[in-house]
Amino acid sequence: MFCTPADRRRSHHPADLIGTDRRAHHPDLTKLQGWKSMKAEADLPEGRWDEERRWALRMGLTGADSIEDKSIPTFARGELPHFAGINTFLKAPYAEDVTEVGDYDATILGIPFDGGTTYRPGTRFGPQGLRKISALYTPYNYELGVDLREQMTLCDAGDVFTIPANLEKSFDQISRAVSHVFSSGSLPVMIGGDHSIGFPCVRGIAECTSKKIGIVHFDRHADIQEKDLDERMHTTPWFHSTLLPNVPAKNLVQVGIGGWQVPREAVKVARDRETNIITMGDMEKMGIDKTAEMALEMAWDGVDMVYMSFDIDSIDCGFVPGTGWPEPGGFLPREALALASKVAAEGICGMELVEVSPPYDTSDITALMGTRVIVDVLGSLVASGNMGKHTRHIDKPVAIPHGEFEGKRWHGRTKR
Ligand SMILES: [Mn+2]
Repeated sequence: MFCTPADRRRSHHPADLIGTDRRAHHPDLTKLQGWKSMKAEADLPEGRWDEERRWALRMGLTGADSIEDKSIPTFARGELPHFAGINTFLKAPYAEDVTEVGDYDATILGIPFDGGTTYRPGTRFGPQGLRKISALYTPYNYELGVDLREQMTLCDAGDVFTIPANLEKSFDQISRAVSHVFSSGSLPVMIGGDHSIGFPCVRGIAECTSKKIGIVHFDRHADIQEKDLDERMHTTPWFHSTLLPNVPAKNLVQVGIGGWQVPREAVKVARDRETNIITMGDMEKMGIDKTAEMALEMAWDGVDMVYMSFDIDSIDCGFVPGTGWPEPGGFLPREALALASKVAAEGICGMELVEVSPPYDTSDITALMGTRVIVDVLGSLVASGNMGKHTRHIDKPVAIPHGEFEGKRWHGRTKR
């Protein structure tokens, strides 16, 4: 027997512990995050949630008389219900006019492109897949004590117009779109798409600044050879990114690399350019905190900002079947989420989430994992107070002209 029958009460509530000399095998409840988070929620604002519900009644009309909750509209608008509505990412406002993205702290930008794929295609449906399953999330995270709707602003700018059969034209379109979002001051959050988009995404940011950019790259694959199958495929983004004048290769940190899908020619380039590779085994030995600390030290060494590239296949393929090049032995989801959050906590100048291929997915599990990485990164930026840190480095903003048009699309009834 470890304790007397009187001690076998289940309560760990602090009020029940006062005046007892009971042996404590566990910390009292107040030491746990579970308790602290419950208390912390009371301090979060709720104004924007109230506002969204009033907006929903204005947009979607008041509900039927029989419905007791008078915040429920007739037409579904905003967050609820999670199974209904037109899905932007996290049901964020759709910035149909992309000149408005500068009004938001962060912008989701879909990049439906799988022309750089060398094995399984399908990532052109990645943005749609992520948006669809992102609808199940609320903007609140219990442990972080963060409510994205209350503490930041987010929009979804829809997708880049990519050209399915042409890598280089697509790259030009992608860089142009990313440079527009970055120049506006909004944090660009790209959802791919295969990993070939890494190069044009970084190029889009790099051309808007004279400052230097480091990269933290989560992947099982090194993705740093010059060409694959004679083109700049999804195995090549870091070769070309680190040739950009303000993206030093020594600030590229590649975390999770390993297994049987790392081409030797990529390893040669990584060695020549002195990039930094941390394997799964390294992470297991050092632990998550130390790994994140080391990655941050190397990525931030002498640069002004850091870009995050997250390949969903860095997570063990048992958790993410819907991806282009599945490889066993990757991160556990908890490890990946913790690492991405810790890297984001120092501030990022943009991120991409790539290689989610819905046609190979099961129960949306891979798309859900990708969504989770993005919301955890946003939550971490909010919690650390580093959302928007990148804006001070935009010293060469681009201005992309829009076409001329008066009036409204599909406006007015057809004459009969
Ligand atoms: Mn990969």
